Amino acid sequence: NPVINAADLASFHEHLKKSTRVLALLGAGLSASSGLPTFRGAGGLWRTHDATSLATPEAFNADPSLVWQFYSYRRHAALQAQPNPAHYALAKLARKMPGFQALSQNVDGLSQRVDHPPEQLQLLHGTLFEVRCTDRRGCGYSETNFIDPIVPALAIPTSGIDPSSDEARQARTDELQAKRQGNELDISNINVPLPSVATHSLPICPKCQKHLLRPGVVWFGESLPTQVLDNIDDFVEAGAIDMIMVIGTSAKVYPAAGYTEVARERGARVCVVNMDENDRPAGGWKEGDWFFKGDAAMLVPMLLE
Ligand code: BJW
Repeated sequence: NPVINAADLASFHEHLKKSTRVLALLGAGLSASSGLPTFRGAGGLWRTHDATSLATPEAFNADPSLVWQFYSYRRHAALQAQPNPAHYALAKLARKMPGFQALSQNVDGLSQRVDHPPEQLQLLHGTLFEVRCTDRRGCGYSETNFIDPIVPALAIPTSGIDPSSDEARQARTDELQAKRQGNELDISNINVPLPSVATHSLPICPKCQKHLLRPGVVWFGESLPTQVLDNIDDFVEAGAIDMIMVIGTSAKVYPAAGYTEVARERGARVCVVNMDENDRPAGGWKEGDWFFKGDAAMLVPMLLE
């Protein structure tokens, strides 16, 4: 259950009421109660792999089949998931407050599905549903793609059990339960070995018909989209910022985590919503910050009501 101090809630509401320019830095914890796993901590394993170790260009170059299977699972899970009340509350705030910008590190597409105005949603780490050609020398192809699985060879491996059997029903119940507790992905299939998918069966660029496609996400060591960075710079330079809300992120990945300090320099007060009090904003706590401990899906609607 969330821990809410009534005085903190009142002072937060009072400050929000006076605010016209607000940022929200969003992380995987926002979508946790929609059943999508986080990167670090209990949810950060896909099968036996650390999720962050797969989110690199080196991992993709070394084993595109493994990395595509990871992303195929992520696309499938995100399409199955439903946005939660926090996604709706943030979209509602955006519609009400033109000076609100959400800086989302999430690639799951859940904010887009609740009609968060796109010009008030900066996708720092891209999206699972944009794919592009890996050719560095200028094919330049990219597309929006929601096809699940993106190619037949990337269908999620299943146990082959009859889906209407008691055994299958139990497996689905266990999987749901495990996801709610933030455990590993793909529980019911964890014992089903990953097939080896030949490179020529992975998604190939339809334009050059030569190079592989890759997920349109930002991996470690890659630059964030220039347009997104420019949009945020423009917002920051346009004037004082009343507040930054830091929601469901461990704030360990840069440059995203650095926006808390950027906002502070523009006068912003900081409000953190997180299950874990040890996940402090980058730069640490300061006088006047708020910390609300608990599930973002429950707390964010209360804060923004
Ligand atoms: C709940 C909850 C519930 C749970 N309710 N809360 C400066 C200093 C040091 C290093 C660097 C630096 N600048 C750049 C770097 C290098 C690197 C970096 O930051 N490394 C650090 C790890 C040290 N950054 C980069 O490489 C970036 N590129 C870049 O800077 O380019 C220029 C450059 C290049 C080379 C050198 C220098 C400069 C790119 C970063 C890309 C990150 N990509 C990923 C994968 C995206 C694709 C995919 O999804 O697969 O983005 S990694 C992963 O981490 C993903 C996430 O968006 C990101 C952040 O994770 P997030 O969202 O915070 O999740 P978790 O799991 O960490 O936390 C969840 C939180 O929720 C926890 O706090 C829970 O407690 C909480 N929670 N349930 C509320 N129900």
